[in-house]
Order: sequence, then C-alpha cells, then structure tokens
Amino acid sequence: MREDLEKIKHQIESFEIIRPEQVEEFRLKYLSKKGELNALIEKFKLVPGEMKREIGQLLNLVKDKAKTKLTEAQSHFESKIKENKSEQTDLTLPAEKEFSGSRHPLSIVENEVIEIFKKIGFVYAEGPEIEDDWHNFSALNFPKNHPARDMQDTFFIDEEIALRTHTSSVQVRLMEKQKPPIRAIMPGRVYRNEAISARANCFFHQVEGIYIDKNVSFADLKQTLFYFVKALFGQDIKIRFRPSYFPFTEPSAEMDISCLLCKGKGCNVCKYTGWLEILGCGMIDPNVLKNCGIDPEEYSGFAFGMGIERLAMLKYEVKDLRTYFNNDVRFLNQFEGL
Ligand code: 2U9
Repeated sequence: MREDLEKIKHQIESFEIIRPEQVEEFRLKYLSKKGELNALIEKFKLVPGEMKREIGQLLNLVKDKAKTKLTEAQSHFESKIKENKSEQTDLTLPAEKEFSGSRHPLSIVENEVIEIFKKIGFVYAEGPEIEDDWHNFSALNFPKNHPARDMQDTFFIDEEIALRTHTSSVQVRLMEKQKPPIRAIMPGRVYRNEAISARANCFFHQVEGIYIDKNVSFADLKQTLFYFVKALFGQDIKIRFRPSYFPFTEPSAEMDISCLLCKGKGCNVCKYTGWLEILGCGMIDPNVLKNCGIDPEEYSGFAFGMGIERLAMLKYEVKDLRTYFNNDVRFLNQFEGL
C-alpha cells in the first residue's frame, strides 16, 4: 500500500495541467468518487492495525496535495478567462461618459463679471476676510452708532476685529497704497450675522468696484453700469436709478434692470413691477477719499456693489439660496462645461 501511495504521489506531482480541460481530467483521475485515491481509501480498510497510523497520514498527505493542485489550477484558469474578457472589449461601443467636475455657478457668474470689467480697464484686487474696524467701518464713514456695527449684524472676533461685512475694506486698502487713477473690482466672500433661510445666509459673495480719477462724474457711473448689465444680460436690457443711502457714497442710488423674464411687462419674479433690483452705487463720499489719503478737491470717484448670489439667482432662476451651498451634485452637475 505504501508503494502504491508513493507512486500516486509522484504521479500527482508530475501531472502537467497546461490546458483547461486537463483540470477536469486531473480531478476525475485522482479526486472523483471512482478516482484512484478513493480506491486506495477502500484498500486502507485492509491495512493491519499497527500500520494504520503511518499509512493513514500518508494517505491524507497525498489527498491534500491533489486538492491543492486542483484548486490552484482552477483559479489559474478562472483569472485567465477574466483577463481575456477584458481584452475582448467591444471597441465599437460608444465611450462611457466620464464626469470631469464642474465650476460652481457662483464662480461662473463671478468670472463673467470680472471678464466684463477687465475689458474696460478694471483690475482685480483681493484682501483679507478678517478685518479691523478701520478698514471695514471707520474709513468708510460708518458712524459709531450705525446698526451695521451691531453684534446682531456683524461677526466680531474682538472689539477691533471682525469678519468683513463687505469687500469695500479691500478698496480702502488699495486707495491707501495707490494714487489715482484707480480702476478696480473686488470680488469676495463677506459675512453677516443672519439666520439662514431661502433668502439669507450668514455669508455671501459680492463684487464691488471703484473708479477714481480727475473729473469722474455720475454720468461715467451710469454708462459703465449700463455697459456692464448689457454685457451680462443682453443688449435689450433697460436700466433705471432710484435714490438711496449708503454711508460711503453721496449721492447714492440703487439700479434696477428691466425684468429678464417678462421683459418689463410684469410677472411674479419682478412682483409685477417689471423691474429687478440688481446693485447699489454712488459717488464716493469726499470723507472716504480723505480717510484713504486722496484729496477730494482734486479727485472724484464712483463705486458700486452687487451680490453674486442674486445675479446667479436671476440668471439660473434658482429660488432658494441654500441650493448654492449644500453641495448636491445633482444641482452642481448641471453647470458642467460652463
Ligand atoms: C469705497 C467706497 C465706496 C461700494 C458700494 C454698494 C453701493 C452696495 C450692496 C449691494 C448688494 C452690497 O451685496 S450687497 O448687499 N452694495 O449697494 N456698494 S456702493 O462702495 C464703496 C466701496 C468702497 C472705498
């Protein structure tokens, strides 16, 4: 019996499995019910008691060897089949669409605004989001008791330092550094201490602009903004100005454009007025020029400011402000390629 086992062990070791059909051949020869190993198990019953232990161990060893060889061969041919499948890809099929990411709608609008102003000589400027009282309020003519300085409207870090409430602080820094003529726009994130809702958030994005030179007039302001809205919303757009108040401009105005949806006829977007409020503007207050080291006798300037969320809401008809910030890819994917 020992010799038989040694012989089979040798045969198993030298059995070459080169082709897939040889896997089954091997199994049938050694491991099936009618295979050679089972025949030996039958013979094992006749082995005398004192040899049972030694022969039994050898029998188990040969059986394990055969089983290992079989499973190795099976997995070898299975992975070969998988490889072949991937090699046989049908090249005539249309390519699968790969999503490459998209720009955020607010970035799209911000970039558009920057490009429009760049064309008429405005440069781009940036500044810190954490500001001191001087650059965010005092230099801009905010009286000490102005409501915007209230804790309810501003996120204070300490008595002197706060998160900027507008990007005007960047203009102040620019004017302090640079002599006129200055023509610049400042886009950026600003913070207001407000409860989050469909129409308000504790932060939003602005683009502000200033133009300071000799003899800059309200007519320059009007024409510049008219050029801007025509470039952004189309040549048919109409504008109107309403008087307003800002601490940093005098006179101040708010500018409306004819409703994009109903073209001025009246609809629920423009609340049946035919007009949409789009930005605030005015002539820079002489006090603000003085605060920033510019002589108001020699120079004058205009300034304007607008919310990017509002522009994007009008452009893409998004009703709820929170849609911009909850990172839902179903919303964001729609801007792919813009
Ligand atoms: C300096 C002097 C003046 C920037 C201006 C506005 C009018 C304005 C709001 C529009 C909607 C902010 O986003 S919003 O809430 N802004 O109405 N901003 S004039 O005036 C300046 C800026 C800097 C030195």
